[in-house]
Amino acid sequence: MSKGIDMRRERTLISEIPEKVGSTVTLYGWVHEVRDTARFIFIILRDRSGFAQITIPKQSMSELISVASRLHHEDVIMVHGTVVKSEIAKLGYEIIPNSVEILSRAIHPLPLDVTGKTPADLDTKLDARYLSLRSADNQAIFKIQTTALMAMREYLWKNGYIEMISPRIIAYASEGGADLFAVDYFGKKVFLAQSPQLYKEMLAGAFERVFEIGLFYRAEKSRTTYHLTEFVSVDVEEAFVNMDEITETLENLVKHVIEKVKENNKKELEILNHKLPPINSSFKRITYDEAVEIVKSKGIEMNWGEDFGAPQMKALSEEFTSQFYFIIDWPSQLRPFYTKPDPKRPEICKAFDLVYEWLEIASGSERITDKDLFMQNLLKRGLNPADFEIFIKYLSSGAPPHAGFGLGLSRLMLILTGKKNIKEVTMFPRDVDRLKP
Ligand code: AMO
Repeated sequence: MSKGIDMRRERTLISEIPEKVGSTVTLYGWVHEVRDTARFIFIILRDRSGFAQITIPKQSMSELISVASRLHHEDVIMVHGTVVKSEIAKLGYEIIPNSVEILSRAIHPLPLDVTGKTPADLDTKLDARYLSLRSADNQAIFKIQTTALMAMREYLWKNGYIEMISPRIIAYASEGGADLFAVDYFGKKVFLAQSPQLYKEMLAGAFERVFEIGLFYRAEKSRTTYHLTEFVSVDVEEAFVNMDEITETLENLVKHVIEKVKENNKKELEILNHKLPPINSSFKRITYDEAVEIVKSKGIEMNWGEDFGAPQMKALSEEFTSQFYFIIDWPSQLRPFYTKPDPKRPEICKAFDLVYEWLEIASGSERITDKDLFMQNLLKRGLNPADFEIFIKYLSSGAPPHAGFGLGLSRLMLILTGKKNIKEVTMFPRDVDRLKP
């Protein structure tokens, strides 16, 4: 590789080519395709901004022909050449090079065809993630994810939420005993955090409005298209709001994300051939009781107090095609120990799920701030109050009324991209079977 070149300064991005007709440019990127015809060698060059056609007439200098004829898919090259407008080239422009330099070779056979012309199954794509992430689909997916993350932060920052970072190594369960990964910590058994739950609640008592976007861990054995063992949760907690108000925040947050993706990612949505769901009306709110009735009306069995399984969620989805909706007022027994029961009807609690068709995207609730009620709830669930000593102290140190939610980023990504499996929208997914790469 040429030493001493300021690559970033010298470089023209492929997306800038239309402004450079007649000029000499330096392009860097990957060989996406090579076509050797009787009169020309065509290289399709790919960089992060798109594709360009490099056209090399066969009567060019022998050195150029010799380099071009040795190129393979995914070789990294530097092209120095002139931009020409072209009626014939599919991309509208072509580069007539003076030189092509190979910066890094791709040794064939590669485990995957980045162009997607030779299809591969999901496991092959995930095994060769360093290659599959170069595909047009994946480039589009993760550009959309960046917009989504930016939009969430933008919305929350603008509305006065403080960004928090809570520990991942914790001494006790944050969501109750199930699904915990234990870790050896200098000979002591500790756990990977399942959520920032009790931390965000304590911080609502300091900053009023907080949020965190981070990885959390669940020892979920479920092999589904929407469970991971390591997942990004978008957590929000807010003081002095009730369930209705926090669901409003969640609804506005999701709508803001969709608007921003619509605005910034037209090209990516086109690549994915995906249409975002309409968001011009309010998300419906149905109570758990009403949801059970809908499920039963579709001929699916369900008793009051049971959670919605796959068949029940599918039944609900028939009622809510291409729609987000909230299920509110859940049976207390189905929700975590920190959830506030309805004082008028304590078998019901002020909790909600945000669902898209059949998929739970987020869940949250009003929280218990009464110390005695919190202790009772722990005992009812077989949890040891001694493990929650500091949180209990918080509850008797001026803990404000508060509510919040956790949203699964990759689950939202399924809706933003139209992909069907959560592993497709996660750069390096972890599930029961997958720990690599
Ligand atoms: P919950 O356990 O419902 O609530 O999780 C919140 C959201 O996180 C996502 N999620 C997952 N995504 C992928 N793989 C998983 N294994 C997984 N588990 C959860 C889902 C889910 O809706 N502390 C509460 C939130 C709160 O009350 O503030 C909590 O963690 O999208």
